[in-house]
Amino acid sequence: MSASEEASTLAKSNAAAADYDANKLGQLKGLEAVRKKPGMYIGGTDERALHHCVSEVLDNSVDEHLAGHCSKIEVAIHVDGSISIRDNGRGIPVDINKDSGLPGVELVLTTLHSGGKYGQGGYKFSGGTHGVGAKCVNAVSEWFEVEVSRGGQVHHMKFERGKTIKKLEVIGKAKGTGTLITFKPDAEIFRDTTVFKSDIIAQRLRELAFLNSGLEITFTDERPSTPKTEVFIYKDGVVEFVKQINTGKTALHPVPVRITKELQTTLDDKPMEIHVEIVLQYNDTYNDLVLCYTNTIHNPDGGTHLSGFRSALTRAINQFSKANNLLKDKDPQITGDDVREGLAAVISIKHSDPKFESQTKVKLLSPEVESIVGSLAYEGLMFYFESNTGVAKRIVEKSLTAARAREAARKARETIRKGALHGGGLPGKLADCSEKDPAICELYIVEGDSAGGSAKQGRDRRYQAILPLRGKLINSEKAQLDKVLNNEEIRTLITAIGTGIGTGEDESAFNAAKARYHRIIIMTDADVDGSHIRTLLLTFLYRQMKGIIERGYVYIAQPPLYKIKRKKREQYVDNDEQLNRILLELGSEEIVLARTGDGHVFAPAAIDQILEMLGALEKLGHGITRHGATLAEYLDQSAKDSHELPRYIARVREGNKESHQFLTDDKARAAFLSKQGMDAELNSAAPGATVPPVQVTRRVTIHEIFESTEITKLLKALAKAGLDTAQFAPTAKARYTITENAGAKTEAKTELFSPLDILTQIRANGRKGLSIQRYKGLGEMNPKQLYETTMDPDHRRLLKVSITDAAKADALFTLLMGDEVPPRRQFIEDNALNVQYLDV
Ligand code: 0RA
Repeated sequence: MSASEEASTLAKSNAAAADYDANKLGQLKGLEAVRKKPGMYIGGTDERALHHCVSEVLDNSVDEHLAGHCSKIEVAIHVDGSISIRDNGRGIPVDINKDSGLPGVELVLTTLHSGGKYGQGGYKFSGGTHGVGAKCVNAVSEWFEVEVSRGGQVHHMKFERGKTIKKLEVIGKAKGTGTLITFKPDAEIFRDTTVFKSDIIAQRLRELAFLNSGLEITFTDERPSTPKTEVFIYKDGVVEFVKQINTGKTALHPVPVRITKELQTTLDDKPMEIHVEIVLQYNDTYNDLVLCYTNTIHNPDGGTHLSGFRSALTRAINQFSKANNLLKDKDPQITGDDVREGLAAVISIKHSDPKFESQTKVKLLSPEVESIVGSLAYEGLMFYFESNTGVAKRIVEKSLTAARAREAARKARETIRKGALHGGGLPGKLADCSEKDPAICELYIVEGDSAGGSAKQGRDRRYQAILPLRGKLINSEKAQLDKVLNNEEIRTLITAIGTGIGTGEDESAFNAAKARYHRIIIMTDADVDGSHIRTLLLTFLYRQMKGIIERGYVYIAQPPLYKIKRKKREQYVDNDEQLNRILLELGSEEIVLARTGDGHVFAPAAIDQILEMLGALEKLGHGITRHGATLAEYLDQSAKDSHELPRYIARVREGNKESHQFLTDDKARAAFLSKQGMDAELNSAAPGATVPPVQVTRRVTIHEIFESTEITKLLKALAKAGLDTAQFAPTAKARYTITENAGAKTEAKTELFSPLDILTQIRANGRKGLSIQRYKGLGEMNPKQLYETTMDPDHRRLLKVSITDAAKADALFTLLMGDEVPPRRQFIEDNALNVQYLDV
């Protein structure tokens, strides 16, 4: 459709207003359903569902790529917690749909089950989520904006909680085509959290880039004071994926094996298209990682593609060893577990009509896939083995070693079990409890002998047992099971817990009912080594004693991070957030906050409220300061009564001179641009990104201030609480005073020249006379302190380990454990619980 045609359909859209209203009713009802039952549409309201929303929108852009129309996707998390996804695909259609009288884009984003032309977008392969996709995200967003570049024009629409609040409108000229969607998840729906985690999103984006070779995906997290941008693009796609899995490990063969096929068949007379890509590479570790995808959706529980591949691999390796006489008589049978030791593989299939076990697509069911993948993998592997006999022999040798180690481990386990049976004695390092009923008994696994000693002295010996672990635990990821089992610390642990261990074919050796404690508590330091040890323990428990995690017996102790002391009062502080709260609490104790103009004195409750809001304001302000303006300067742009704030900031750099200008709204932005003699395309590189120089000496960039809505809300509330919001820039005359010890001899009055100073001054007050001690390790606490803070059931905070937590620890280890120490350390540091250092 040409630009003029689209313009004319836009005009018609007004004529169709009556239809539109009739339609709107049904449409609202539809999206209301999503808000009422989010579980049905987006799989819940928790953190997982929150991130699932990003995938829903992303999948549309990826489908555009799979259809051959999109080469670039840009994702950005903004300071206000909203997120945008931009692609250079065809753009969502904006012409009027005859049946509904709505523009295509509105239809796509507001009507459930809008099938037909816009329902599938004519895609051959698709995540299959798009029947619901973006419109559900729209329904659960506080606000949702779409910008479509198509037919030479930029079109814009806005929604709130699924309702259209700005109809389709042309806001500028477009160079190319594409779609930009920005939304802020609704806290009314996502009650746990609305905060996007950049590692979850980055992981998904990296995965998508691997699975779609050549697709360029840019990710920016604008929230930290120095925004972070990553670009994911992999020319060799899945091959690079497998190489990355093996990073830091020694590969058995330098080039991954790649097997692919595209085929068209029919099933029940329906034409069907299936593409298969299998890439694998062995490494010298003892664990395997096989990742399965259908239409770029991860299937963590595998399914028919995985089972087809697994049996083909076992068959091919056994066939090759037999044909080449590589097995000796006394050798054990090579099993599926054996051939997977050290295997890194990715199976990615594209299927025109896949069937999954459930809505969440964790497992592929389509039966025809098993034999297609099976025979393709078998033929491909046999061909590879025969043309690379050296590699093939190494793989067989590795599988044989695994089979022998499996035998040895079985024997080692047998001895441990017998030892336990014959009351072979509990390990000497264990300080057991006197009670015998497992239901009330607890085992503390403590890092280091010194903390172990404190724990032994401080504990309640009736029901608390202590097991100190010395030094570094053996890394169960890198060592083979028989070695792990011969490790002193691990054997002690197994005997103390009493369940035995078992995995894979040997599950029978494990019995969760025999657990000697129903609380097994990991207590490590709040530092890097501590989190390393914790992850190692979790990995071991997950692999060898899964049942006790499933039963909810495993916990993590959370020692406090700080001890603060004022006068005679001592308090333990769990984390940085709590410390900040305490500083504000202490700082606002017994102060008088007054407005100088009219002498108004704020009530204590009002002070608390104001502090909380100013804190939020300060956080949101990071984004603005990054664009060269101060927060005060921005706040001073707010409209008189509505408190509305500019939506854009334009930065102009000429030579070494720099200036900026706030632009109220889209109109002001368009006017600014036309004055500059540029079109709206200028800033469409990335949300908030720098635009290449238009003329050599003059650079203009426009940044959208997504957090404006949020800040306006805060300003309104602050004004209501009695704060003078007319000016935030410091004034010559004092605006507020804070008086400490009012009336006493020691009375001290501080003058404040901006509302923002209230926060700074009260925090500084809070620090006065306060000593803050940071606990770096458990060993820094004496037995009494350790008991009171971390072991006393009335005061401790235990984190129960869920099977997902443990699986995550395990998967991350498989992905990340290499021989290279530095990246691993970095990772652990980044992800450790509670590892955040405040300068105190
Ligand atoms: C419906 C039909 C067409 C494209 C799309 C939807 C589409 C949706 C999204 C969502 C994010 N990015 C997107 N890009 C495209 C086909 C359009 C045509 O035939 O030109």
